[in-house]
Amino acid sequence: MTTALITGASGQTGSYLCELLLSKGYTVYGIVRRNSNFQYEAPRLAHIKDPNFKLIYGDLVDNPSMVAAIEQSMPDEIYNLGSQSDVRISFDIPTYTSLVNAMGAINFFENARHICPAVKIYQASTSELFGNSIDDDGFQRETTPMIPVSPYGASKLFAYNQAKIYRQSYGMYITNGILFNHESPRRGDNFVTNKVVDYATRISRGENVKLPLGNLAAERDWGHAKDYSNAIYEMLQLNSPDDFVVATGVAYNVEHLVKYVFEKLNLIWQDHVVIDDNLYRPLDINRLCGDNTKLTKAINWKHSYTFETLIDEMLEERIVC
Ligand code: F7E
Repeated sequence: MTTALITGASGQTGSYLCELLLSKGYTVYGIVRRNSNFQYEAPRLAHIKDPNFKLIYGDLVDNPSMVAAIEQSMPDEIYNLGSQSDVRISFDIPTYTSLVNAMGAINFFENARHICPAVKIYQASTSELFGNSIDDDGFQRETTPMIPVSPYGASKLFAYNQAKIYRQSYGMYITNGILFNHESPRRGDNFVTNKVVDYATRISRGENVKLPLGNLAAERDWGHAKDYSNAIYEMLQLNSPDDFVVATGVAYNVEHLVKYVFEKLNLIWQDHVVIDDNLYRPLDINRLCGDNTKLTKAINWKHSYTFETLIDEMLEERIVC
């Protein structure tokens, strides 16, 4: 029986990954952070009743708890998905963001090197590594220069580089998945897709609120977190570690997203949106659109959701609620 240890298990992608690995017969240890309100600790995992699923309290900034989690689980595979993942908030809490995303990752690699050096590690890297670098054809790929423009992106670039260094120096199996934006009904309301869906459905029910937004011109390549958790799993089944972009190759701007959601609910978006300067970032990325050619040559992976079916599912979930 294969054993996996997952940081960030209670997050959007972590929760899909837990379900996937359990369905494949894995024993899964998920690390969750303590929350003063118990019901907020792991709501995305509450439905999982599998006896092979075990939760461990821990925190990436509390290294003894990470060592204990590795020693308790002795995993075959580690998925490091835990992070302070909000790009805008990373400008408010850059030190904490770096402690979790950068120091947390290197602690994990170092712990694994000493305790279970043969383990396969997946490091959650991100399209934020690229910043505003873009190839002439309008895409980012593994070879595109990485010049982040946020504390979040910089902290993730540190971890990305350390993953490569540990791979090259010690022969450890560490794969970087460079994931572009991935969404689902489980996405936090702080991210723009679910924020727009949340406000629009409330407005369609007659609630008297305005949707405050920042930069409507930013273009993002939005995929489904369930598709991306399949890619994460498949990447780690390869014989040797590598770095892979995971993306759909189709990008829209935030205005297109807003228009799509409001039109689905027979609403005119301009009547309900207000621009709030506070929601602009000190620096933002203009366009993220990934070329997944390297990935699709290496593994048998295709994204099953389009932008439209992704947003439709998110809307459906809110309307049912
Ligand atoms: O912003 C613009 C905002 O916060 C998307 C994380 O998972 O993906 C995510 O990062 C765009 C940005 O995601 C609002 O300025 C406008 O240009 O949904 P987001 P993100 O920053 O792209 C990457 C790949 C990660 O790795 C991250 O962890 O939308 N935008 N108005 C807004 N964004 C938000 N959140 N809220 C607004 O009101």
